[in-house]
Amino acid sequence: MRIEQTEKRKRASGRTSSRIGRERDATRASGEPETASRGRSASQAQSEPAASRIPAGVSRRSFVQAAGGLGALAGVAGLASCAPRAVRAPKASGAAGADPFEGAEEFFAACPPECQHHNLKAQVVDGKVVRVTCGAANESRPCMMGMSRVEWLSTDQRLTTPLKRAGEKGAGSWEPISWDEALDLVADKLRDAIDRVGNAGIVCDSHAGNFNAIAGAVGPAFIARIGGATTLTGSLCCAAVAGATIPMFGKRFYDTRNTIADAECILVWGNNPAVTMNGYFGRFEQAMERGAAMYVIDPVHSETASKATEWVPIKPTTDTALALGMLKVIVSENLHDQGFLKAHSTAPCLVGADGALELIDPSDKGSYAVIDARTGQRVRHDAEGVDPLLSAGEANRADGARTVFDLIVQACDEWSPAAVEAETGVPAATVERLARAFASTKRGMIIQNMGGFMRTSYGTYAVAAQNNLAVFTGNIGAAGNGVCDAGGINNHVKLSPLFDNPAVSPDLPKIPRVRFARRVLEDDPNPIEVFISSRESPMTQFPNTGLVKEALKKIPFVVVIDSLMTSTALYADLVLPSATVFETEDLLCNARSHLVQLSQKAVDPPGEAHDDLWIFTQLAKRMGVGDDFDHDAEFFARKALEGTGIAYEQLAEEHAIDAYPPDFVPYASGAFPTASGKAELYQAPWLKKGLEAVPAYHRAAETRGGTAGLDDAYPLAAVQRKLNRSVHSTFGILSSICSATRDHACVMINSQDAAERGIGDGDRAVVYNDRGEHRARAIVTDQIMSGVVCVENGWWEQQGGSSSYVTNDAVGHLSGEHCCNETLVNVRKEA
Ligand SMILES: Nc1nc2c(c(=O)[nH]1)N[C@H]1C(S)=C(S)[C@@H](COP(=O)(O)OP(=O)(O)OC[C@H]3O[C@@H](n4cnc5c(=O)[nH]c(N)nc54)[C@H](O)[C@@H]3O)O[C@H]1N2
Ligand SMILES: Nc1nc2c(c(=O)[nH]1)N[C@H]1C(S)=C(S)[C@@H](COP(=O)(O)OP(=O)(O)OC[C@H]3O[C@@H](n4cnc5c(=O)[nH]c(N)nc54)[C@H](O)[C@@H]3O)O[C@H]1N2
Ligand code: SF4
Ligand SMILES: [Mo]
Repeated sequence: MRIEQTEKRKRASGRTSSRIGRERDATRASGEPETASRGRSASQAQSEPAASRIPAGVSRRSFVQAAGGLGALAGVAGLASCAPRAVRAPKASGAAGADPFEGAEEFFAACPPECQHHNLKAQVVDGKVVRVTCGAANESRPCMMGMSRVEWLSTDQRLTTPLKRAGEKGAGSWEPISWDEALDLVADKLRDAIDRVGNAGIVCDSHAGNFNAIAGAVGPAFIARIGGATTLTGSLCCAAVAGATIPMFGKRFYDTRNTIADAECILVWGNNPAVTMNGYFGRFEQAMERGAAMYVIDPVHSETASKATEWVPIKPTTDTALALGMLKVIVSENLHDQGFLKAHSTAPCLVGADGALELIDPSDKGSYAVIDARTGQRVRHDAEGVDPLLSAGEANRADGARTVFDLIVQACDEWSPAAVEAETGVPAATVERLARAFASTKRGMIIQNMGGFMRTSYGTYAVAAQNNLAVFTGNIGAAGNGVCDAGGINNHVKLSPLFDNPAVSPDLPKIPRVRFARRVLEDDPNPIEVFISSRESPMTQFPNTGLVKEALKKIPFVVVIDSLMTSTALYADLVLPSATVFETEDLLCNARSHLVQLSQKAVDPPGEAHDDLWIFTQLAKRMGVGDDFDHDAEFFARKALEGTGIAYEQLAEEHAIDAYPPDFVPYASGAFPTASGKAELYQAPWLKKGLEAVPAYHRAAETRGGTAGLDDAYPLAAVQRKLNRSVHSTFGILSSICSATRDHACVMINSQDAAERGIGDGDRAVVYNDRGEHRARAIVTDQIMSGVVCVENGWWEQQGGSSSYVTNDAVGHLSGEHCCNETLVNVRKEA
């Protein structure tokens, strides 16, 4: 039988019984303002009025009708109610000015995909969420996606019962089955896989779909208890910054968010904070109002570029060459901060002939050698009163000694401004101007934000070269400067482990996530019999969708746990219906946000849907390992909060606490949490990968003039961008979002490239290469470099398919980087 989208779902009205909810209700102060803005910044980033999000030519009335249904109507009301005051919320009913939902029960929850984790408030009438608006402690209002959750909670598209595949994989024929049947089936398949292939025959994966603590812990806890599985390694997102910044600076996920407004020179490097950090983009605007210059280095004239001092278009994948060129200008003009480099980095440390840093005491890994300028002797870098030579060349030494500084300068040598221009497309004069602008201030900030340049095969070097720029100019460790990673409260508040997981065999295979499909198809290193996927959408987000589809078809038993029939669920053997925000209790304290939040359950999930805690608990019981699971969410939330200094009761009362130290500056005063206490600019482990220990530029393979040799067939470089209508694939299918924005993919193409192909603005186009095709409407514009097209992240199969149909599934060289922004394509007008 084929389940129609109009399938009647069992309503779960009036069944809410959240403990947290009841507590909240009892303690709720009356008349709490809708926006409890307790953030420390005065900035209000969400400046776009909700009304302006309605597409041109669509009246608000027809938009509301198109959105349809009470839930959607309330969604629109919610959209407007969090917009700036000037925009009046259309009323669901009643007299003008009266709030139709006044007195409704209120619940609070975090918006948990890999985004900014706004706190949301749901109002519940008769057991239904009728409106989602701004919750507690937000710096800015949530975006329309957060508020569209009112539709997500009530849409007929929700999965309400386990579904077993009834026809060919991908054909969309499903048989509803009971939870008992579904769970027995999964347990049988797991046992069978373990019997025949061993635990290596199982993959249980998730990625960035939900940053909540409990949802995130249960899958791994379950797998550990059944003896482990094959794991997928390497973030699709930020493998590059993990690979560069952790060894160089000792730690990552730091952000400079609290002092952005103090910056004087901001390099927004290959990312688009006006969209992807919209929650605090006001801080960038504040900096500019105070006179800061903001440069956006991006092949696309993005939303951020349109607000910047200058757009610096750059050929994709060439960022390291630009950074090295800037460094060359800085050093040759003596603009580098020698004092900072000597005191707070390994730049003066000596590199031995064997490629390792020289040690004064071989038994002490931190005893790096430097040459003391006064004595000419080798001493420890941290010896009392030492004045290290930055360059060994200064001493004209006959022993061929080289410092890290020397090697870095050498790696920049070929990157004269003219050479940079030839490789990157950034004019030589701009390279010089950027270098001088950044080096002439101590309030220079680089925004990385897990940007697009990282998702290329040498992305780690691009991050490392940018890190070097910050260290060389002394632009790190003080307010208004630094390198802005996506940040996270989990650097300051450490949750206690929710489960005490048993160790599993270290011999179980690890597969780079970007190669998952290929490795499955090649049975490398062994056949995968069972794949359980939750909190991710491989069919839209893993590279090379065509192969992912084949892999999902090949794996004998694919289980997808999600709340909607996602692009990935379409190719499952069994789909398990999960709960979503406001249907489950959870705790959030993670990357990307400064808030610690407790999420309340406001309503029951529709039909027989259950949260991940319940699902994995039932599976664990069936596999005979359920003992540690059988607790409610409150038990786990309390356990996680142990040792954080935050009491469960306080969080239940306040919902969200901004626990980020207000004056926190990453690596303050040049103290780095590395072995040496300094920025480690030399990474010997990179030599083992056959590459340089300091960032060097290598032309990416799948680029114009690269070794892939695809220029003739596929002369256009395709980059990806994230949209304000979806977080990856999340939200993108909801009708309120589709009507407020659009329901089809677009591709930005330069006018000249479009003209050569007979493509006009608004034409249907096909972006293609040997991997596959991605259909999108053309946006013909000069706001993108010629030779580059920009496709969009997150479109569903049901909407024409993901841009990942064409993306490169190569594994990055240093950190297993995802290479989606290193992709060559061509574009044709759709016949
Ligand atoms: N609304 C919304 N917000 C989000 C997300 C979302 O999906 N939607 N996702 C969240 C997540 S997980 C992440 S990682 C962040 C990402 O945040 P961003 O990094 O800001 O997002 P992207 O859109 O991936 O990339 C931004 C830019 O990188 C450029 N780019 C691509 N390749 C290159 C290159 O080689 N060099 C240079 N210089 N530029 C390049 C693209 O043209 C694009 O404009 O956003 C987070 N916030
Ligand atoms: N082509 C292309 N590919 C990309 C990128 C790109 O820019 N372009 N960006 C990359 C980046 S930066 C990232 S971070 C990744 C993100 O890729 P993914 O992590 O795969 O993110 P989503 O597409 O948002 O998928 C999240 C899914 O989790 C589900 N979900 C949410 N909450 C829960 C829950 O509590 N339980 C369960 N079971 N499911 C839940 C959502 O409904 C959704 O279907 O994509 C990467 N891939
Ligand atoms: S989708 Fe992102 S920006 Fe929008 S409300 Fe949720 S966390 Fe905030
Ligand atoms: Mo990401």
